[in-house]
Amino acid sequence: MENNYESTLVLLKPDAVRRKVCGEIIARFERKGLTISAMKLLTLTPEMAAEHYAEHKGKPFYLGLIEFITSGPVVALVLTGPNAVKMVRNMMGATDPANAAPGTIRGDYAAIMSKNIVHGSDSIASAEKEIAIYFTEQ
Ligand code: RTP
Ligand code: MG
Repeated sequence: MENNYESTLVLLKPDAVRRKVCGEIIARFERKGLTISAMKLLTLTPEMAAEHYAEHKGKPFYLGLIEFITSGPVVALVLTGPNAVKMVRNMMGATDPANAAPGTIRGDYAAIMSKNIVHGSDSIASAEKEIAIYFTEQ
């Protein structure tokens, strides 16, 4: 398709669900022009979490990360649009909310690294891998 139409995997992490801010975060993505291609609420199993964060296995923050991401339901979305991977990452802001610019999602909603409210795929290859963890072709 023209304009680099692509899909990316977004998670509204357990802190977003607990704080009841999923609606407003989704509204930002929609207002920007991204299309919701798939969406569901689910609680990750430890196996799904390990697959999702395989690249971080063995790092000092890994166990805490798995514990947090499985600590309650998340909203998983596939967002589609022009340059969606980059667009979502730009809207999310820096990984550490302390460094995330005001106006970004993490800049506006999060305060600490371990509870940074949102996940977005970091490349087209990661997006394809991650979408397959959460959704079937259908
Ligand atoms: P995410 O995968 O969750 O979208 O976040 P990201 O790409 O911005 O950051 P990534 O490097 O993939 O890290 C995944 C999550 O691990 C936690 N983290 N803690 N040094 C640390 O303590 C540290 N580094 C990363 C963060 O919660 C990050 O979202
Ligand atoms: Mg990442």
